[in-house]
Amino acid sequence: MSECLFCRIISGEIAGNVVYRDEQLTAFRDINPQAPTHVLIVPNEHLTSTAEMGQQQVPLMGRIVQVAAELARQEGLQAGGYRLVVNTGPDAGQSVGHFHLHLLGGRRMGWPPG
Ligand code: DGP
Repeated sequence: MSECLFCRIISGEIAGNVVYRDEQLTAFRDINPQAPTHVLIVPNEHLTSTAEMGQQQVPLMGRIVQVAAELARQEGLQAGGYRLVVNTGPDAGQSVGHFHLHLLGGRRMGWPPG
């Protein structure tokens, strides 16, 4: 049994509101949404953060962004736009140690982020 929360959602051991799944990645709705649309896109294979990334993950990252853009279209976010966020480590507020891309949209957002 995995210790990692997102690995357990990916395997189906813990229920997640999954909106997309393929052999490489899974997307599910954030349990604590910060915008009307808040989806997390994660690699199925455990990867802690961008700090662990190397050449091998380059195609996977492209695929994750492509799926995020497709989900944004499905969620009707094309016209208003959306934000893709990756938090790495404590200063950025990463709270789950499994790489995830946040797709946020459906409201006007401020900049810079807090
Ligand atoms: P971050 O702070 O970047 O590590 O974002 C982690 C996100 O994970 C945070 O927005 C809340 C979300 N989250 C935490 N636990 C769960 C869970 O059990 N299920 C789902 N769907 N999301 C979770």
